[in-house]
Amino acid sequence: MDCIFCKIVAGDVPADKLLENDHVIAFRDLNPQAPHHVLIIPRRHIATVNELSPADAALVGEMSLAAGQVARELGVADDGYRLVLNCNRNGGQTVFHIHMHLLAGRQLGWPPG
Ligand code: DGP
Repeated sequence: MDCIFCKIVAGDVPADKLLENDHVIAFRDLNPQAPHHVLIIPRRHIATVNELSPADAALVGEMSLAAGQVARELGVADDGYRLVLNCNRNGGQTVFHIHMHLLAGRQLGWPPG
């Protein structure tokens, strides 16, 4: 399968990793939109949020827990941050392996563009 994030999981494409466990990997986004821009992905390939099933509930929880851990380790937990999951065209999804964006380090605007 030609998935860039599966290649990062496999170690075939390098990434600036901040966290790794049995379920998820967190690494810095190649095209950062904030001083800290980290992607949290499951090791297992799931194309979009639409493909999540009830059996994946714990995995989504692992992604959120990993995001919180990364935020604490980056020292941005208290100031705050944003977690984003883009889905399909209108959501702006460009990589079809689900990923949670963690954006931090500046005041973020709302609503998002
Ligand atoms: P999205 O638009 O939600 O699908 O976000 C995909 C993000 O993935 C985008 O911010 C850029 C990032 N990205 C794409 N390819 C790579 C890569 O090879 N390495 C890293 N670190 N990030 C990537």
